[in-house]
Parts: sequence; C-alpha cells; structure tokens
Amino acid sequence: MTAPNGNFYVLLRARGLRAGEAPCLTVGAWESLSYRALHAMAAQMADVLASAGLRPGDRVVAQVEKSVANVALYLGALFAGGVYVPLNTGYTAEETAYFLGDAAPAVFVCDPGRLAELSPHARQAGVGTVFTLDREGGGELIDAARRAPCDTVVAQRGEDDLAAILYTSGTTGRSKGAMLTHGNLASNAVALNRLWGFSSDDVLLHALPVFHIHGLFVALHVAMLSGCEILFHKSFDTGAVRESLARATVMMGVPTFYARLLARDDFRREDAAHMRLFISGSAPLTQETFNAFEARTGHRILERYGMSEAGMIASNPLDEEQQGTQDGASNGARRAGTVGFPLPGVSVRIAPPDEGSAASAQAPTDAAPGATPPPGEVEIKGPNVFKGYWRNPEKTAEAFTPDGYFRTGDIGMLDGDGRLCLVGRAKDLIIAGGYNIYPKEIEQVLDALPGVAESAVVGAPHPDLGEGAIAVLVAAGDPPTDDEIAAALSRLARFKRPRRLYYVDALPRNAMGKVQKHLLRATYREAFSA
Ligand code: MLC
Repeated sequence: MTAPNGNFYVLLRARGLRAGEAPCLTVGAWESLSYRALHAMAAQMADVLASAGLRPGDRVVAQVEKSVANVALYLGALFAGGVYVPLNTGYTAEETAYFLGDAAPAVFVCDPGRLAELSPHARQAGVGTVFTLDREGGGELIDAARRAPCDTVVAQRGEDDLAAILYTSGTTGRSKGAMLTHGNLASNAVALNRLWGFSSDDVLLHALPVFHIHGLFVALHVAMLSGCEILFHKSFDTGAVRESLARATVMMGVPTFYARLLARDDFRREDAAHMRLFISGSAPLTQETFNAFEARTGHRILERYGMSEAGMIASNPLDEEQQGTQDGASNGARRAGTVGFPLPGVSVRIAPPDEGSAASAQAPTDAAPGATPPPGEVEIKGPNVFKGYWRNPEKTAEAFTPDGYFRTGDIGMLDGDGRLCLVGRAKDLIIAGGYNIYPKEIEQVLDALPGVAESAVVGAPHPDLGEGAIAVLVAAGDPPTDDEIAAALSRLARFKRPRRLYYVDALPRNAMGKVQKHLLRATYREAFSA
C-alpha cells in the first residue's frame, strides 16, 4: 500500500479544483484567474522546474515582484516537491548572494532587470538554472510554462518533508533559514481557515508582499482553502485599497495599513460597511489604532501573533460573543493589547523572566487558564513549529528548550483567561511596517567605517511604520561624511537603513559593559515625532 501523499499542495489543489471556474486571483477591476486556471498554471510551473533538474527536496529561490505568475511559481514548487525560498525584493546583490550560497538552490528566479548583477552570484553558488520573471508576470519562466503540459503528477512528500525555507535575520551573525514542513503549513492553514470563519462567499483583500509568511502563507492558504476570491493588489495603496473594500469581506494587513487608512479623512464608516473582518499582524497593533479604527468604522480589528519559525501561534477570537471563560461568562471581545488565545493544538508557556541566570532554578510554568504568571519569554510547541534552521544545528539547538519548546524571543504573559499579551522582546529587533530589522547587521556596517568608534541601532516610535531605525554613533577622530555613511549602508536593503543618525560622546553601558539600549530608546523616543 502506498502512503498517502503528505504534500500540502494536494490539499490546496483539491479545494481549488472543487472551486473550479470560480475566480481565485483578481488583479485590477477585470482580470480574474479562476481556481482551475491557477492550478493548471501551477502544474505547468512544476513541469518547467522538474525539466530544469529540480528534484524533490531541492530549493527554488524566488526574488520576484508580486504577480499571479509568482503565486503559480510558489504552488508549482510545492507541486514538484521543491522547497520554496522567497526573498524580499529589496535585498541588495550582496545580501542575495548570501542567500543563494546558503540555500544552494537548483533553480533561481529573479527579475530580468537584476539578471546581470545577480547571475554571477547564482553561478558562484552553483545554481543549476536561472529564470526571469518580471513585475507584470512575464519572462522566460512564464514563456516556458505556457509551452509545458499540465498533466504532471504531484510529487510525493511526507508531512515532515520541507516545503519552504524562510530566512530570518539573527541577533548575531548572518540570516538563518527557518525550515517549514508540509505538515507545518497544512496545520496552520486548516486551523486559521476554521478559526476566522472563511467560506467561498468571502472576498479577501490582499495587499501584502508575497515573500513573507503573512502574505504568502497566512493570506493565500486560508483563502485558497475556502475557494474564495482574492483581490490581489500589487502593493498597499490606500486609495486603491479603500475602493476595494466595497467588494471585499476580509482584509489582512500590518498595523501600518490601518494607520494609513485612518490618516485619510475620506476613509469613513461606509467604506468598511461591506467588510466582515479586519485582521492585523506582523507588528504590534497599538491601542490607539485599534480604538481609532473602531470609532471610525465600527470594526474591532482582530490581532493575531506569529513568526516565520512558527506560522501563526495565537489569535483573538472571531466571535465577539461566543468565546466563553471557564465559568461560561462571555470574554470573547477582541481586545487591544492581547494577541488572543493559542491556536488549537499549540501550547504556549511563559519561561521565568530570568531563565538561564544562576538565580533561576524554577521550571517554566504551563499555560493554565486562571493563572497569571509574570512576564517571561514566550515558548511554544505544536504542529506549526518549524523543523529547525537550515544547515545550522547549533542555532537550532539554541532555539529549543530541552523538552522541545521553541524559544520565540518575545516577552509575554498569559492573563487569567489564557490570553497571551506581548510586552517586549528578548531579542534585539526592530519591526518597521511589518519588516524585521536586526540592529546587529547595521551596527556591523557602521562600526567598520573609519571614523566610527562604535554604534548602536535602536527603534523609535514611528507614526507610519510603528517603529523606525535610528543609529547612535561614537566618532573616532573625524567622523565619516554623510556620503561615506550612505555608501557603506548601500550594502543593505533600503528598508533596513537608519532614518536618523545621532552622535554622542559615549554609549550608555551597564556595569557589565553592555550597551543599555533601553536608555537610548528613551532618549530618542521623539526622533520621528517632528
Ligand atoms: C518600505 N520602506 C520601508 C518599509 N517599507 N522602510 C522600513 N520599513 C518598511 N516596512 C522604505 C523603502 O525601502 C523605501 O525607502 C521607502 O520606504 C518607500 O518604499 P515603498 O515601497 O514605497 O513603501 P511602501 O509601499 O509605503 O511600503 C510600506 C508598507 C510595506 C508598510 C506598505 O513595507 C509593506 O507592505 N509591509 C508589509 C510587510 C509584511 O508583509 N510583513 C510580514 C512579515 S511576516 P527609500 O529609501 O527608497 O525611500 C511576519 C510574521 C507574521 O512578520 O506574524 O506575520
């Protein structure tokens, strides 16, 4: 007897083919691709990848703009049993070279405009085939796919086999690839689809990038499992999004989406009247935005919590009335300041705050409703949790507790009802507009500059992006010119570059010599208020 195919694509395809001619991806006002057509395109992509030498388990690195063809490429990679590795299109050639070297893909797909600068790096990394795909979804890849048959058989995969690698930068050293399995993707997609009440009557407004877990997995998987229509925006444009709300029923976004909608005077209650649900994630949603959005539209934004290593972990309830406490009283309201309850099957516990120090002999406390342990690092276990970091057993071992919980690096607490509230981060991380920025990476570039003795990069509250990066420098002799600093930072993607620079005589340090970043955050908290 053959084992059932654990390839997550089997499930997506079955639901998609059931939806048949129903619209799947709608771009602009008219152009709609049906579920049947999208899955035919995915089969053709799979054939092209396999013909290029891709074998199950091989990586496909994609660094392309958002397009329908990009979605078909992702599905085609799963179909062929490949491991999909999406990259932010903002990465510089130097950054991309690192990812190619680390992932060692059989196939790399990039924008034709960047082919000349990236193909030497692909060659050096031993990439077998490079295809181009442009922002309109045209290029060699799609040309080849159009000529390919669409009767390919979905590659056999086990639930524990890799489906994707998502790179996340680290607090030290280079980026690590979080390995997600077919089982990880399936468990999360099915749980969220139910939890958020998706049906084929929904219309999802999709304006997120598709190189991150939020836009690629959470949004697309949940919608595709229900066979609903997806209004596929290339990027977040408030005017276009406001217009689309009249046709949509659900939107998923980062807090910046909500802040930008609220910044428009013409965004009114009527605009959101057709919507059943607004979901926010990837960065903390402020109480102010939550309240202002409710006052303006009558909608209480549903905040959820996740990360590349674990997909979604917790979510506020969909139903404002039905979620009951142990004693049956209603506590269902989506609450600002909490990310809700752990997803079904996901265990969340809070490690003692000083875990690892000599003073801590206490074992972590289990998440028991009714108890209110003090804040500590959030640790999780469940079918959503990744398999480890790609080719990095050391970082993998560090990331898990001896009893198999993943250390998230976020500081949180569980309230008496079992809701998770995040209060800070153990890891040194800035989240700007939903993009993670790791200060260490920027500090290394600044510290290497002649004229810089040392630097510290921290986040300051930013009205649009939530947080913005600022750099505090200590000069050694003549400080570098603005042009020298800009030239050095040009090695990094633009979104990572600090938006403000300050000079000080010395960085504040504690008795152990560690830079006290909380003091810098306090000193520069008004950096973006002017
Ligand atoms: C763009 N820029 C940013 C930025 N986005 N800088 C810091 N942070 C960001 N998020 C910079 C660009 O480099 C550029 O710099 C300038 O801003 C204008 O670029 P743009 O492309 O015109 O920006 P815009 O369209 O306004 O984009 C902002 C945004 C976008 C918020 C709409 O960043 C976005 O879609 N964010 C969503 C990110 C996301 O999906 N995250 C999910 C991660 S998954 P210059 O120098 O050229 O002017 C995850 C797990 C989970 O976290 O739980 O979901």
